[in-house]
Amino acid sequence: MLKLFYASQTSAMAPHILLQDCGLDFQLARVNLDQKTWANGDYNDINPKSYVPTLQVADDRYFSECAVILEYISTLVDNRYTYAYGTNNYWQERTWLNYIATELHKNFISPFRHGNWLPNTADSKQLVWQRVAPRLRYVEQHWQGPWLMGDTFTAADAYLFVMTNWLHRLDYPIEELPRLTKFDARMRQRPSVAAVLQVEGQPHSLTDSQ
Ligand SMILES: N[C@@H](CCC(=O)N[C@@H](CS)C(=O)NCC(=O)O)C(=O)O
Repeated sequence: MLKLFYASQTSAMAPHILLQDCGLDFQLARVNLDQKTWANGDYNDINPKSYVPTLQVADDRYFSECAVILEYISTLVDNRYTYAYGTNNYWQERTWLNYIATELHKNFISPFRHGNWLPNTADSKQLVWQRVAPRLRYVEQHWQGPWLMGDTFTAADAYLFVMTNWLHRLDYPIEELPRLTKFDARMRQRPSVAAVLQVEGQPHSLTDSQ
């Protein structure tokens, strides 16, 4: 059975949403990102990159990198969250997934933190906002609606919701981005997303543990 290694309200929430949304059987394994442990011991034995998400797909087969995991999950359900390989929409979605991973996700991570974490001081929050705000404005300007790519809910929406959720967690002015604000609200109404937020519970701490 598929097993998703996750920490609450991190990027692992995106594959968690797709797994919940598509109705496949899966298990969750919660990771302590401070200690790099999980219920059975050292998390680095699962993923030597030391971060989540990791998706275990067989006894000895693990996938990492959020965008890749999202695409993989979609292939298990007739590409429900992606488009036929090679089509214009396929490449457009690949472009969005790469943009979210490299321009948004990584820019939310403060260079001043121990490990790989969201910012937690006024200075680092300001710096991160300077980086992510123009990149989020790009998304806002190229929004098709009601979802990022138009009428179809895709893997890119699940990944983008991680970012809009972080805007709330970091008290950033999401209202400056009206389309993303509506998107965030629409996502929270989707039953799979509501279920995931409830199961994951409180986000992992923004406080340094050392
Ligand atoms: N390149 C990875 C980055 C994953 C990542 O940054 N995960 C964060 C949570 S959002 C994490 O686990 N950080 C803990 C650490 O790196 O120590 C991906 O795209 O999946």
